[in-house]
Amino acid sequence: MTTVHERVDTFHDNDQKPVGYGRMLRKEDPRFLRGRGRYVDDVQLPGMLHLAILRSPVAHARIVSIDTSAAEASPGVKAVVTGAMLAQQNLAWMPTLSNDVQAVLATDKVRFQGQEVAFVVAEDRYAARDALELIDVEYDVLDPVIDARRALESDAPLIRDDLDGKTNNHCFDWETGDEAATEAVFARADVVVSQDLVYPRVHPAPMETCGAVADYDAVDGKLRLWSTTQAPHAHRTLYAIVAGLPEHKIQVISPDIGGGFGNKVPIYPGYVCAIVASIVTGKPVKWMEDRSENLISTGFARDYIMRGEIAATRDGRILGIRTNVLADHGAFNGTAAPVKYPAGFFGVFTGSYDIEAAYCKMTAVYTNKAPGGVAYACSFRITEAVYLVERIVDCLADELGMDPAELRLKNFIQPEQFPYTTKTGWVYDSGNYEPTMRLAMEMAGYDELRREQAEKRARDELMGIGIAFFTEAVGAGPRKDMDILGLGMADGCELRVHPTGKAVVRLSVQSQGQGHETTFAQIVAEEIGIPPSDIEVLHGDTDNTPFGLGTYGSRSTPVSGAAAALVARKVRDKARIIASGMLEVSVADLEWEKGAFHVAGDPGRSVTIQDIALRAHGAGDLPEGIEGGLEAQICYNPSNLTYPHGAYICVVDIDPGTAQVTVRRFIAVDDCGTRINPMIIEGQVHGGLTDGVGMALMEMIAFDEDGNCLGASLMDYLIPTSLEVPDWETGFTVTPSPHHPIGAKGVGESATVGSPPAIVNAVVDALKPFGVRHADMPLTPSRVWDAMRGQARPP
Ligand code: MCN
Ligand code: CUM
Repeated sequence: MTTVHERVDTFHDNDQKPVGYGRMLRKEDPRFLRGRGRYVDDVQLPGMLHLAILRSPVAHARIVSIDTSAAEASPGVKAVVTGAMLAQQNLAWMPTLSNDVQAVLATDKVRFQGQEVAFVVAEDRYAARDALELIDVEYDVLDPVIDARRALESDAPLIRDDLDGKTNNHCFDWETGDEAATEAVFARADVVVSQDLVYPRVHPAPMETCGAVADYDAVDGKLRLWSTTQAPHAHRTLYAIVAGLPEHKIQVISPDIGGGFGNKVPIYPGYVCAIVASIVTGKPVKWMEDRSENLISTGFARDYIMRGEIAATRDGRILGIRTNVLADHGAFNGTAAPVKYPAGFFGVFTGSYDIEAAYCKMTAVYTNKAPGGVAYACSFRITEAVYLVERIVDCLADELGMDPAELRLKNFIQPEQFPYTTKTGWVYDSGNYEPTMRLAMEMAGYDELRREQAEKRARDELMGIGIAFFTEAVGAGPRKDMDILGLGMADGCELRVHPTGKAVVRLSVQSQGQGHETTFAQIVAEEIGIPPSDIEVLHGDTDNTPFGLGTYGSRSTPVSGAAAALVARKVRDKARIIASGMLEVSVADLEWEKGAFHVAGDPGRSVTIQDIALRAHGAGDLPEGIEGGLEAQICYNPSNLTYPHGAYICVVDIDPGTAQVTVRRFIAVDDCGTRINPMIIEGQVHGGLTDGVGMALMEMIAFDEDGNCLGASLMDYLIPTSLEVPDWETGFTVTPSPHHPIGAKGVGESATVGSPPAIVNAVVDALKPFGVRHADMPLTPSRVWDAMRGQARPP
């Protein structure tokens, strides 16, 4: 029934079998497990100075004066720099990746608590931090706007008075779908359900915080920047534009960066400060933020206030979905999304269902909170979209008195409808939803779980079963309609096979823990038969890799993975010609078997890829017109995104005395097309499911009414540990992408996207005896307690 299949020639010990895909231990792990990862904070350069940033203690204030004299006189201090000083060099503001501007150091006003106000460069970290306390800033405190709902009120304080002619806190409007058609299906629907939902502000909180080491060499005029970036080439181009330097005079190196989760996509003021500091002092300068700085000032995620509406027939045919969103972008629009998609890919809120009409209207506003908005494994806001649709489908099931699995099964897009154009214009490349759903139900023992629940309900025990089914759009994207700040979203790849038959592949994407050093070697191995252990993967260094847009939106496999497969095929094509010369037969008479060409009908006459590599570089003639060497380079422009899908089922128990939610079981069936390394996929899924438990039950960056960030440490911003998560039960189906050279779809964010609605649906299901239809995340004991008592608190 299901399309489950997995290659059996998997290998566990990195042996020399010339195969590509399969379970393979990660090549990067020996260094991580031995504590030998090389993170940005491990970079030590001779004479290196340290930079610390003074941040605003208040959310909104005019800067009256800054006195740096005491800090300058503090021992070990080399420089103290303020926004006014940067302004003299025209460096006080920088462009964001969303066509807004953001203050590097505040000149006029501070606009969120934690905003960068000044920096100190000193001989060591301690001297720099101590001197911060000696900087005397006089603030004229202004009323802040903390709640997005307040932002557009006519008497709300104006945050962005730096923008010409700006008179309110409006950031942008965006709409998608067909308003009139949607109105019409709603008008004739038997049932309309509407629900307000808040996806709270959360933070990706990677293991390593953000930081940089800048080293400007005044002699050769070259800037070297080690930085925590998921997109080294895109960052380099932005620095080139801001600094007026050619790209080749800037080398951005992103070593092991200790997790990114979207936190390391934006360009932070700290990076620019480190660069300025190195130019000013003539020395290498390191800036590393601490955990609180990371939580209060760097890219947050979500912060969407949504109204979801769903229209259906009485027998459960979904007709239309409509949503109205208020998006909180903080003080600067510092999110990253393809230019044409200011709300990211939220447009996929129609989910996995074949419906007649859909419409979304969104208003984004500025508030006195940290900038961000696209982070935390969101696939460009698909987290919010999937949460919206999967929650309101459950609300509809509740209204109709229908089983939520049955309702979903009844409305799925059918396999023969692919490629399927959604009512908001997305072309889903492939999908086969029912087998995925059925497999999840089978693994869960769905009917048995429902029976158990009924028995427990009879005993007043609180057990809930939650389902989420998602379709993601990942792999941005076709350059005809996707770019970031004018840079098309294609990716380069270069492959060199050395005379000894070992190879090096250079990528434009950047691993933050996803295992690219392993999986990209596997992709190349599958195509040219050199064992993965003989293929070195290089990334994260702009001087040594081809241009491309980097890793986010789970685009590495869909875009760069395609590039790796195609560049390997290009090398193989050349190898074939060389082989024809070596075997003295025509190219057409050669057959490829992984790792070797042999003469058709005469398998005994063959040459291996290693033999060919030696010939390509060695003595002796090559076929007419063939240059020496065995290497190739390409730039891959995807024709579409890839659309992975998945079915998740969560089982929770709630303690009626404490309202504590326990995730007892979680079944995740993912379909990411062709699977390169199932073990790495499982790792990605486990991580994302853990994120989901965090967001659904624990995590929130909250503020008080003055704009003080209440989640500024990991004591207050709770992230899950092994104690809060169950043993994950994973399964898979395989529906290859028809346009991707190896049929692979992205998977890195799937579980973070799909799990929160499954968990919330489970909690709400458990609370049904209390008449609860919805409760907002995070479902902490106090919120669940309130929901049980029918007093939903304002989020
Ligand atoms: N993979 C595979 N077969 C597939 C699809 C993927 O074997 N069909 C493998 C890939 O080869 C890769 C990994 O799974 O090794 C993830 O691939 P992909 O889905 O292409 O995602 P990216 O590599 O582009 O990673 C980005 C994604 C994002 S956007 C966030 S956010 C996130 C995530 O990855 N951040 C992470 N997972 C993370 N995992 C770790 N450890 N650290 C992060 O910061
Ligand atoms: Cu939206 S987080 Mo990931 O795309 O880097």
